[in-house]
Amino acid sequence: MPTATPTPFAPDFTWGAATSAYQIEGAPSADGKGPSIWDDFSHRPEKIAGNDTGDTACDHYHRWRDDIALMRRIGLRAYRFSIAWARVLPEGDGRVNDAGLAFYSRLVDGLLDAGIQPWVTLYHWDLPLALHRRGGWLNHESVDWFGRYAAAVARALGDRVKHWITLNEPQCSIGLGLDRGIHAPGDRLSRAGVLRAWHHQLMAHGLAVRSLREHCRGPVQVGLASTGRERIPETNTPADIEAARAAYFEVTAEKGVDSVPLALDPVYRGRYPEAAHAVFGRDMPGIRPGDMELISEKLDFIGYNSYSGERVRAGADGRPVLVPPPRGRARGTLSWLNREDDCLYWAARFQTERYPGLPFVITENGYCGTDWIALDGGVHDAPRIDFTKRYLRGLARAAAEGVPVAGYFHWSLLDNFEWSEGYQPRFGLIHVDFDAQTRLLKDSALWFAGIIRSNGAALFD
Ligand code: GBH
Repeated sequence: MPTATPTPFAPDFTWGAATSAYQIEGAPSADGKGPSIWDDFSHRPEKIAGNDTGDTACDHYHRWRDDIALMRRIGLRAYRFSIAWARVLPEGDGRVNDAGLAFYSRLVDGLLDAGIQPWVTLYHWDLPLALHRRGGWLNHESVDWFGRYAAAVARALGDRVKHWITLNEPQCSIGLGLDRGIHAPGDRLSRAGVLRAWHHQLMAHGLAVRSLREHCRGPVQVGLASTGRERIPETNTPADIEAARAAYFEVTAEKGVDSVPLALDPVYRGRYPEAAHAVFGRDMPGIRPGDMELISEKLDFIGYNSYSGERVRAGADGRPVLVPPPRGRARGTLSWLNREDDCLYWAARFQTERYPGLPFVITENGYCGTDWIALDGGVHDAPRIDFTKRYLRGLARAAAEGVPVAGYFHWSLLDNFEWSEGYQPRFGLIHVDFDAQTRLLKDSALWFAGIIRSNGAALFD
């Protein structure tokens, strides 16, 4: 039933859900796929909770038709998924594997038949292992590898896919994978090495933007999905807002590549923040002529994954002071996920203020629980509903104030392989039994269906 409650969201607002290849597909060597760094890493002992691997995950590679049927039941307007680079190019570069591309082509057709817009992410952390052996992101050639991969995908899907995301969270693939070593490939590089890999990944992004525009048919919307921890002003006073803004955009040695403007300034402004040079000094990457033009290739939207935040107030000298969360605050099943209701509001506002002129899309947001199937046969994930309602109300507030918010993708469509945490943390709108490979819509999926149907008005019922 259409509701009379007004909604601040534009009529063409994009409501979707997101996944990534390694987290759901399984079938690690089907149809000529090559190994990725995640196939390798997850099989090393003690790297993943419970020694879980993505070998089967949600078996989405074989069950994608069923999964599209479930998306229809939720009424998704869009579905964000990623392509496994090593399905397309088993060695990462060179020989194209048509059978791998054919899988994504069928998926895209299936989505379009269901009236669901495909939003394709090119890189969600699963670098082909062959490229890692050639130095991975440390190798300057990685820029061209990624550009050629983007071109191959664009030639195959670019007649039908209009929405593209180059990289998912360079902060994580570089920070967790190459700096802290807790994600694949498990390296702990020097600071200079980390920043060199970072620079290459940003250039790879820029080259992919050019490849997509060149090889897709007709106009496309291209963006990058970065992430950060939100900073929420403790009160609405100008001093607290300024303190939160300063804390959000600060560059520190401790934050390293998680420093928010380290990704955003180069991409949207064409230069590294001054503070990065001051903080990292001689560890900053060498910048050659043309690098920054490539990195700041014009985008069509700001993509952003938001989960967690901290409150900030202005100290006596005006400088930011972190306010600890209330004792006992629920954090889902992952300790980093600190719920702050206004995360999406402040992320949208701070970013569109600093990088004006582009629509803002939440490319991921969600909550992890230990959701189980209750005796009555349902999955009653009330905390996820409450969490998402709070966050979406923040996004609605931004929209009502004129911030150009254009879309929201829930993470995730399905319970899936949560990287080094394995299968315990469940982020899905859909419950997955990983042994029987059965799916069940959680209460949150049915609730989200109502949000989509009402274009967000039901947030205020
Ligand atoms: C996203 O990252 C990913 O894009 C997605 O694949 C993932 O499944 C989803 O979120 C849920 O995690 O090791 O304690 O220092 C979200 C951002 C960045 C949050 C890394 C956790 C590590 C915290 N994540 N961060 S910790």
